[in-house]
Amino acid sequence: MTDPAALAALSTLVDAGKVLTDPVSLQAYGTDWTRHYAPAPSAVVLPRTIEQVQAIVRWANRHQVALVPSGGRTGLSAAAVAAHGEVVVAFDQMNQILAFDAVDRTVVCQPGVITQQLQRCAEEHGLYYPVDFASSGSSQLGGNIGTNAGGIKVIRYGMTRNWVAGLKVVTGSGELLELNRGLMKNATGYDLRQLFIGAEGTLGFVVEATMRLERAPRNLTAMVLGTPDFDAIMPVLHAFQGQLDLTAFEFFSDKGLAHILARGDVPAPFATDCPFYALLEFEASTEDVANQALATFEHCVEQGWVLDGVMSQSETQLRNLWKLREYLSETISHFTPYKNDISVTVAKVPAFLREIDAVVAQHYPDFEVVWYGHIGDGNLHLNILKPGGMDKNEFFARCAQVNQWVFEIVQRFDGSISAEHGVGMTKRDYLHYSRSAEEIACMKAIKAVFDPNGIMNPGKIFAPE
Ligand code: S2G
Ligand code: ZN
Repeated sequence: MTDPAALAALSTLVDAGKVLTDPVSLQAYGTDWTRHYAPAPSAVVLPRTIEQVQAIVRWANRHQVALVPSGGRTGLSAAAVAAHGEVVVAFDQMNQILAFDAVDRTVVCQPGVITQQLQRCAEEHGLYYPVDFASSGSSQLGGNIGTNAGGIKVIRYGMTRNWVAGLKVVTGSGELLELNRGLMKNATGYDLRQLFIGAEGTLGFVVEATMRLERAPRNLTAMVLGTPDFDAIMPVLHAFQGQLDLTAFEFFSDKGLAHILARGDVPAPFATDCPFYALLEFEASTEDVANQALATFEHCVEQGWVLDGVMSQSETQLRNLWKLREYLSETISHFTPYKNDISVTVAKVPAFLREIDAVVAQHYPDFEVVWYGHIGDGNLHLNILKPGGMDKNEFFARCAQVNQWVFEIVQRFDGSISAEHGVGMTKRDYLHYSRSAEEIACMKAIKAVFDPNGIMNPGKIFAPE
């Protein structure tokens, strides 16, 4: 734990009352959405300015104190968990939208801006911030950048990194770097901005971001299609991609749907019970596009790939169809799920799914398995639900035993053991299934450049040396 004299010195660097050590704050700020580790920070500090962040980092270097970044605390790999007496640096005070430029279509944000706040700012200007996911109402932009958040629109708009036009970061040495400054074109050497996006706070803190916006989509329309099995989902994707510019292509299993319908606040999409469901979205910008979608639906039914389906006819119905997918994470969270967030290239999904599903059925016969995810970009969320009476740690240990088989298949398919949730602490012991020893050595060398004293979120991405 950090010694009292050092904490007293820390208090002089920020506004009065912005170093918290009470148990409630330590518990709340020291964790994220994972439940694998007990939060145990020694303090929480809430800077208001970039200069205060720099002073905190220089203080941490002087006192050899580890710093853990904390945004909306919605992370899913324990990247923002402080379990070893670190000092949490929380950006709740740096939550302002600083500027909007109509010509460049950019918004300058502080790291504590809530994702939904940025989405609404874009809408107010008739534009669109196209990175969206279930936790956007509480996640912060700094955390989205730290994990290169993906979500439900990646198939059309890409990940968070595609929308960062400029980044101000405070490195692990306390230096302020202003990266790319909002330029669309800038061929002046290494694009250091991209190193900090997805680095999970292990190189430095995001202290300001210039985010690009997109034109607003027109008449977004969703379809939910019931399929007879896993294998039918990808031909449906290809059939629709051949005719429409999809803005989303998601899937979920019948078990996932059952948990959603059990809530009682979301209507079933249609009467037919199906083993799997695809949710797709597109801009019905003209009547022709909507008719093309219906024609493609008919084609899929004729091919036996689809058993039943529905297309949204209103904004309300569009939102209700999305609830079937977007409510899954929060709905099953009551079952302390063991989560896998794996990805392969889209062409490999059918063979990959077959192998993973066989291994899961073999090793988890008595656990409920809920499949869902962004299958249109090759990203699958495999959630194993904890049986009611089972101890959490025993359950996680049972699930971790299967990781070896699951990740060996991921490795064989050149896939990723973490598609969008990051590595943090929950996946760091499996990093080698997706990154070579040479790559990991390069990443560690880069960390040494930006964080020479190893104070920036140690133990995340890489196990402690
Ligand atoms: C999703 C959210 C977190 C999870 O719903 O797409 O990324 O895996 C997830 O429940
Ligand atoms: Zn996801």
